[in-house]
Amino acid sequence: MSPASLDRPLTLALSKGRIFDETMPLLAAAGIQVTENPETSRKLILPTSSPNLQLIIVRATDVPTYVQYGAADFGIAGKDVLVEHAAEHPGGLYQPIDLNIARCRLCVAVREGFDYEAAVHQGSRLRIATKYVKAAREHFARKGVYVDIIKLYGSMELAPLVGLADAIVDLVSTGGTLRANNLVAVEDIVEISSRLIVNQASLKTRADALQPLIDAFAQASANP
Ligand code: PRT
Ligand code: MG
Repeated sequence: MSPASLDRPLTLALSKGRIFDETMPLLAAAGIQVTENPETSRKLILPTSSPNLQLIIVRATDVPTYVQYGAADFGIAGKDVLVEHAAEHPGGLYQPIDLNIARCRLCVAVREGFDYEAAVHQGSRLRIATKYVKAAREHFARKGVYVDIIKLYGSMELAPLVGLADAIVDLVSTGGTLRANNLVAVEDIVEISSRLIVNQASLKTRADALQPLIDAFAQASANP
């Protein structure tokens, strides 16, 4: 799948924001610096201090796609993104390490005062708004609760406030966004962190260049 060529640099796919920011110390531990800042630069391909490594900046949800098709040799993506990607594109991505960065948890949240336990026990259908359709569907299937899933692409917190849904499934880190919108987390579904993902063909054909970086990431994330 990977158009492996010996002279092109390895390509690492990252999203800007928290994943980029938390990846910089891991690259630094491997002796690699990035001088351009994706928040201010409009460049989507960023060089690094290593001639053997370049970064591409893509949307968080697109990282697995670039890696799966070999347009990037490796990438960093949240477990939330990887679960949803795998639902549509099974196989194809090697996940050697949990980098323990961009940590948060996937939760069910409702409006303050909404009696979630009663709503769940009644056996009536719940309306759930979320970007995480697969994770939400599996969570409620495990509980034996019937749900109608409404797919949203952002600002999930709004949905229970305006009557679009009874509950949301969303990521929570500090809890500040829920509090600001009078929502409360009523269930934790899973702990989330970001993983290194590697294109399987690159792993075979470019192991000489890739493996030292994978090892450096593993070491830096185990000893932050
Ligand atoms: O923001 P954009 O639409 O461009 O894309 P994205 O949301 O997919 O990317 P980004 O960079 O925001 O998130 C990338 C990855 O960071 C996610 O896939 C998660 O694995 C991880 N991560 C860690 C988070 C959070 N913490 C987080 N708090 N992703 C999103 N959030 C959001 C959450 O959805 C909610 O809206 O932040 C809000 C809650 O934060 P608190 O601190 O108020 O609880
Ligand atoms: Mg975001």
